[in-house]
Amino acid sequence: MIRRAIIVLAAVLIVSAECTSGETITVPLPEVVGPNIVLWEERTASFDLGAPLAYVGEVRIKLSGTFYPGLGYDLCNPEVYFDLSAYLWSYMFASESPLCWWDIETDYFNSPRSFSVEQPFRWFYRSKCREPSWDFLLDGQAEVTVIVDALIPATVVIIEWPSADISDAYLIIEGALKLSSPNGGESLPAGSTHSINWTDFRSDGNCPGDYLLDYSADNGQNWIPVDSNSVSNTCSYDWLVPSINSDQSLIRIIDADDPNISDTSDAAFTIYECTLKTDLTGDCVVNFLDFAALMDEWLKCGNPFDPNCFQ
Ligand SMILES: [Ca+2]
Ligand SMILES: [Ca+2]
Repeated sequence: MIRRAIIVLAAVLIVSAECTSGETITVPLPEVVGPNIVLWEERTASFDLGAPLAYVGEVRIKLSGTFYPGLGYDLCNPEVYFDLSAYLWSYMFASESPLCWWDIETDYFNSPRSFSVEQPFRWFYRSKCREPSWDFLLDGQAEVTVIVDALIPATVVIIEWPSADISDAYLIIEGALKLSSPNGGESLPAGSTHSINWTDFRSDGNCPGDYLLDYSADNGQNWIPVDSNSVSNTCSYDWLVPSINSDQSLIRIIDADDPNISDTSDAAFTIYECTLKTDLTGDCVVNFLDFAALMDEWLKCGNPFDPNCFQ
């Protein structure tokens, strides 16, 4: 038997966004917070982005907090579900797969369990500004509903209902293009090859368009082309990492046909030049593996034209 609690989030937020924006927008939902939110308690939340979105790419919700299993109902590990819905409530239950659906394990014997989950809507969407579907986001306004479900064995005597404290909740709205790598925090050796990866949500995650790639070594103040040509019909590019030292590096991808559609690494990453002469394995660390590589070729001669050379 599935019981449902609807936590309706009461918050009106103004978040700056432009119709042409292709960047990720993160909407905090602060009114989710509340100790011991009892299942079936209902609250609501709406927010205003301040402007319509140009495109709605992937939408994710991120929740963290603590789940309290309650007393007396836990013969087996309970399952808890979180769902996100807005005006899509009826759609969610009519569809084969819910928009967001998490299992969060809890302990036997009623130990609280903290959780942190992030899930996308299972719905890719392609739409231009002001087109009707996904109205609630394209109009810049939305209402969010979070549901806490628990599977409770019907035969168990319940002394205390399970409850939840959702301490943080965010709605994360991606634009049409989403750069996934490098997306911040990476450490890339100069001269190595790194795969730049992205998703184009206008085409179910495929990438049929033409894209321009740039990198920055100064956190976005200046941009240098990764390739002088646009890259077409692909979601990845093998990038020869330039010979620079910078911990303020970013990658940017732009739709070659619409410069308003773009995405940038969410945070800076590092490019470093390795100056160690005896790093034979290319990992910029000199250790036993390099010594082993040296010993493997000890006294070998590599000149095939030298008669005195022994292989
Ligand atoms: Ca980004
Ligand atoms: Ca090494």
